[in-house]
Amino acid sequence: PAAAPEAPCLDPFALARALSGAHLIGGRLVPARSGRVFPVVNPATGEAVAEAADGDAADVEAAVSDAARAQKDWAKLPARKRGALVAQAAALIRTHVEELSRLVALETGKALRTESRVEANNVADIFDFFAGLGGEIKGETVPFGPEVLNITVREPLGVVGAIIPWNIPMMLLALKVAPALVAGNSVVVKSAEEAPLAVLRIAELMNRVLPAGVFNLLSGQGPECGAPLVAHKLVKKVTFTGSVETGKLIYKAAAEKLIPVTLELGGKSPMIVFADCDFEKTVQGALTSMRFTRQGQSCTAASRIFVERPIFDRFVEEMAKRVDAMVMGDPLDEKTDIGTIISPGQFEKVKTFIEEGRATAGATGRACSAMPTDAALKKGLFIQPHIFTGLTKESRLVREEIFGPVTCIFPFDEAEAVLAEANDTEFGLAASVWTSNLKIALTFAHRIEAGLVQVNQNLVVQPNLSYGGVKASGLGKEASLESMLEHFTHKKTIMVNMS
Ligand code: TXE
Repeated sequence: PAAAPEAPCLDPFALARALSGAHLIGGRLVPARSGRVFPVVNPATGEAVAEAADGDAADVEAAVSDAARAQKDWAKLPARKRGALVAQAAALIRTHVEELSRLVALETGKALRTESRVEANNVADIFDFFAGLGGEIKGETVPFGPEVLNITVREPLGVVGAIIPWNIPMMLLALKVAPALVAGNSVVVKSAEEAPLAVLRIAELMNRVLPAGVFNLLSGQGPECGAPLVAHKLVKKVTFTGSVETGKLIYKAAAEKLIPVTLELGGKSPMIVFADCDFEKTVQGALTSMRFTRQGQSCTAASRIFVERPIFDRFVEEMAKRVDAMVMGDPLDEKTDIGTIISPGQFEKVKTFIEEGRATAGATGRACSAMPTDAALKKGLFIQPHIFTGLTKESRLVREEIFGPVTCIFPFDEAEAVLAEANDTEFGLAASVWTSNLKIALTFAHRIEAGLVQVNQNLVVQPNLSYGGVKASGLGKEASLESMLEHFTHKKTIMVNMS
């Protein structure tokens, strides 16, 4: 692989080429042991912009054994010193925010202005938050009697394997790597096939500051590179964000080794809108939560919206009007609001859902926003956002995670019935309630089955607040001090008899 540029590089095409063909193992950019690569494709044009190293078990072996060696000295550093190094790496990331924004926009098709820059701006903040928690990795003294001293200490787990998806790759990397490192673990990340570049740049930047081997990153396919990482005997913990199906495979593989896992999986998040809501704020909340700007590729997207009947028609109209006004186009263009779908596979999946919805008797699927007309984008993976009404709860569009720009809106008349409908899903990631009635808000907050319920707002990312789903949406939490302690350390009990 070519050497990565020292200074920030604002030409994402040049940066993509410079980062081509590399893993980051033992502090260095190295090619796959097999020499194999796979193309990284710009989803807005269908053109290959770089190659990524195609990792397999041999690369996993190299990365994990380096990580295991490096972890021993890393764990001996005082936690606050580890935090200080992570903070130094965060400062370096901060000076590269604009280049990272452009690079992630190029590889994922997420619009630069509305999505990619927002993500890039959060990354250093997440590292900084955990960097400051070094001093909080501590235990307790537990009384027994005057002659016994019971104490607990928090110890790192060893090598952590982290497997990330493509929708917000940099942020999901930060939420896993930052707490793992500060807690004294070393990390091997397997990036998503579709988005290996921006996270590789982050790994390269961080490795300028961190000791070699502490933070390694591999690119490759799930079964060939991700599975051997999970199965490796020196990997003592796996943290994963992705699909329910892959989450189950990882859970089973981890069970074979009896190691802990954290799983952040899909969602089918309800948004419940009462007639007494602040209408303007609520419509805006639905748009932001649906992440049409990211083509709906968000696990917390408000993909089922229930609106109290008196404001139902007005709500649907207003949403459609506002999505119509959004500009779909080249993700790197500052004028663009909505980018592309990530890959041909996801594109087909979303199209199938839309066609199924359109063919459903009694349902209306309103296509909003105009397709881009630029000839250079004719092979781009653009899909018009769709707002469906009239679907029944048996529809696959209502039950399954689409992960595309599709939302289903339903009218409701009665609070108890809508609560039951909101909970009638295998998922339990996020939910929101929009009302000015405190009693309703709190009742729903208590009774909705989800890891996160918000009242009169949509997702605000806060690294100091636990985040994670219940039911099929996952296992364990990310973000927050408590998640760092619970998921990246174990508590050792020491009992000293002084008699
Ligand atoms: O997910 P996968 P995909 C959902 C969303 C989407 C669907 C499929 O509904 O349509 O999942 O997306 C790695 N062992 N979400 O195919 O396969 C893979 O290489 C170890 C929701 O992208 O789960 C990638 O790095 N690893 C989600 C990561 O798992 C394996 C975000 C995710 O890929 C593996 C993304 C294996 N056997 C998709 N197989 C969210 N919660 O936000 C694959 N991988």
